[in-house]
Amino acid sequence: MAFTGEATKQAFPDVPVIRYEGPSTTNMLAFRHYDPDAIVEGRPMREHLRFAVSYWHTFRGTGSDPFGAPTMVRPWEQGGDPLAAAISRTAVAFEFLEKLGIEYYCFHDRDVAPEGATLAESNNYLDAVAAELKRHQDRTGIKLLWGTANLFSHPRYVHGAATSCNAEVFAYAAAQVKKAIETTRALGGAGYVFWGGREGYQCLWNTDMKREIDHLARFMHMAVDYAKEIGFSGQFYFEPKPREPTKHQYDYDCAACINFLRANGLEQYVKMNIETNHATLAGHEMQHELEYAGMQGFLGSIDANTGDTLVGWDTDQFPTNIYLTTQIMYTILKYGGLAPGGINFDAKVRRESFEPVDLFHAHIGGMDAFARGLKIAAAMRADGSIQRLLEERYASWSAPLGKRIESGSETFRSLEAEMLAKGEAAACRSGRQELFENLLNTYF
Ligand code: XLS
Ligand code: NI
Ligand code: NI
Repeated sequence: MAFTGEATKQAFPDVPVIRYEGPSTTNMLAFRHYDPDAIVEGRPMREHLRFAVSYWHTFRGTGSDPFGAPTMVRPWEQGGDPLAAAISRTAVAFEFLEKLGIEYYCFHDRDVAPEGATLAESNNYLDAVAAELKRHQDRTGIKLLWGTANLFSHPRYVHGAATSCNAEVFAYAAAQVKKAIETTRALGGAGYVFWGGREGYQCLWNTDMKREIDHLARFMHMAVDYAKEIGFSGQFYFEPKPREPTKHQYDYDCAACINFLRANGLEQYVKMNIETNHATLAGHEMQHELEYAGMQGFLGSIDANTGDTLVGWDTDQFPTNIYLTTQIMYTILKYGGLAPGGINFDAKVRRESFEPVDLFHAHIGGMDAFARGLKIAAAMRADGSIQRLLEERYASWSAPLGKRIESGSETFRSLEAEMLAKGEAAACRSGRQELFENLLNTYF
């Protein structure tokens, strides 16, 4: 992608367009592994990875935390009229996307446009900013991966949105999501995400859990119905997260979400948007969540980040661990890729990394880590040793008895007869975990 450089006054004047220079470059503002047009398993890297920038973290993150004030130095944020600031910020965002060669972005309604005094005013603000986003999209070819609505920051959502005890808050949230879907559609968005926000509880004594979960299902059906009505054909996603901000979120993990979707007749409309740090907060590895969703046809999109093993919090750090990105890309390749989903960096620079250039280092590192993970995963698949070992481990299921059980032609009675005759099952073989792990290391 060529930098079209509309802005006469650039937000990142000292940062060039980031290019692939290969593993031996000494330039830290270059890609060592992400080579967008390089072919892996028959497709260019850009099509496998479909990177997206999160508008909220990258363009709205301030660096504040529960103990301290904002730290981010953002020379383009000059205060003044919030709508004017939101409109001029779009040029900063697109300069950033273009310089990184990232082809997608994701937003919440209230990241891109300010909240007004009334719903109507908020809607007007969103329309004004969306027109500008559309103009930048048309100018650059950059696309919207998914949109969503912020149903958790405003005090009206103190008890949740779709699961609020206040029916008028449910109604307000419905109106907000209606508008967010319309805006996503107007921008040609490839998807729309539901993340629970405050859809959960702090205390079961004051919570009617059944009623709240039923309301969440009603809400999602209304969204699906409205999308059909206006011809929004993007993919809906549900993003699991076990806790934070609430003690227990209803979208706990992939298993809970998929159960919710199936129990409520939503399974054909909604897939998973799986976030690494949310998986670990749920006590799972990311690979587990991807595998769980993938094996049932619910793998949609991912929010790429990582947590810190010493902090039990959604720290949303940029992913740099190539074992992690290899696991992720191996599973994604196994299930045929993410499109129309992608890899959204739902990640923020550390509060101590407050200069604009840190935003580039963060994304370059994440993109290179995923590109490297993709290359390693593809090499593992081409070589096939791990797959062969795995198949060997299950060899008895390809033998006559295993086949008959899998095909449903055996019963408790017939199996009892078989084992009474044999007296004991065939001896088990070693699981060879260490061998698998050592083999994995040979690809790095
Ligand atoms: C918060 C979530 C959020 C969603 C979009 O933890 O990750 O950012 O991705 O609402
Ligand atoms: Ni997320
Ligand atoms: Ni998160």
